[in-house]
Amino acid sequence: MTPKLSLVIMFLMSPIGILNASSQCQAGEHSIDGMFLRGHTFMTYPVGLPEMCYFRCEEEVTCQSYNFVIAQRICELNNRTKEATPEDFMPDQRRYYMKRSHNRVPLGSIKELPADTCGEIRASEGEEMIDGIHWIYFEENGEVIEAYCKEGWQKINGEVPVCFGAKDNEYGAFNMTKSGRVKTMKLIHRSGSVHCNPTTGASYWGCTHSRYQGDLTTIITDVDKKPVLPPAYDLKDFGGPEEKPHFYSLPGYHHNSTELVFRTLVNPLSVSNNQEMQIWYGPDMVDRYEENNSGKTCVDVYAFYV
Ligand SMILES: *[C@@H]1O[C@H](CO)[C@@H](O)[C@H](O)[C@H]1NC(C)=O
Ligand SMILES: *[C@@H]1O[C@H](CO)[C@@H](O)[C@H](O)[C@H]1NC(C)=O
Ligand SMILES: *[C@@H]1O[C@H](CO)[C@@H](O)[C@H](O)[C@H]1NC(C)=O
Ligand SMILES: *[C@@H]1O[C@H](CO)[C@@H](O)[C@H](O)[C@H]1NC(C)=O
Ligand SMILES: [Ca+2]
Ligand SMILES: [Ca+2]
Repeated sequence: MTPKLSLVIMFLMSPIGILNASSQCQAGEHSIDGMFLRGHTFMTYPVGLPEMCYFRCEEEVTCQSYNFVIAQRICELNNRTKEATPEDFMPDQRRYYMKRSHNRVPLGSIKELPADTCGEIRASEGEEMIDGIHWIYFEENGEVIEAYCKEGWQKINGEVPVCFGAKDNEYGAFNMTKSGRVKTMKLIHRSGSVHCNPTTGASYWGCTHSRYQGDLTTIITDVDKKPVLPPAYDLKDFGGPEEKPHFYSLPGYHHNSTELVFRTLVNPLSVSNNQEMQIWYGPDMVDRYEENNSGKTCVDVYAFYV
């Protein structure tokens, strides 16, 4: 068949072909009757045929899915999928829901379609999410920034790692780069280690002295040195009037774990953009047993926003 002829045939066939396909099943997507996505409609259109919604959605780069209001024949174009915001996927017998099946841009991949958090991108795109720079809101519906996302985690420091020493209040400082609520954080080891005593071995995250029994002493605090991760109620001390809580057990993690993922907070931590946070070595934080400590651990900091 000559190229010219095949083009003519495609032109003749395509409207019917696509209309049929979109009303039944398009590339694995199908409509979900009696359901709709609430609160993410950025455009509504009255249409003649329900299939026209498919084309309206295709015309908008930010269209991720649509609701169709059956009796009134109205398309509601959404800038999210039900995977991104499952809590907004609601029953409604008057509508049906359809995910965009063709040319859908991944959430957060273009400036016109920023995500709320890296976690929302992960929810929307699942295993297909690519680690790297994504567009997200810096504050709720405010300015848009580029952030490095790794799965649902947002990297907080830039190229330069955050380093903390083991004595003389040599905490590592970093500033949050997005305001919002943080469920937990993680530290990924980049270099260095700390000693709590000249005779005991090195550790990335704690003191290898037998007294600590494998517990860890790396603590994220706010700017007032108040422990945040782990929270103060998870910290232990040795008992006695001079003692202060400064170590903890974290099941699954040990002195030289390549990353330290803190437990999810029961009450997420509200942070403002540019708020300073600190990483402390426990004994240095409470000014106990620190004179003969040495070394420094350098890390990348990641936060998981709600
Ligand atoms: C997405 O839609 C909501 C309304 O449902 C709107 O407030 C928001 O600005 C839209 N976002 C984008 C990036 O278009
Ligand atoms: C954090 O932000 C404050 C105020 O903008 C700034 O003075 C400080 O140097 C920043 N700290 C870090 C570690 O970037
Ligand atoms: C942790 O790693 C450091 C440096 O790589 C090493 O010297 C130390 O023995 C290790 N400590 C433990 C408890 O495995
Ligand atoms: C290190 O200092 C602590 C007190 O802070 C002391 O109990 C310990 O004996 C010292 N270790 C060595 C090897 O000097
Ligand atoms: Ca100190
Ligand atoms: Ca010591």
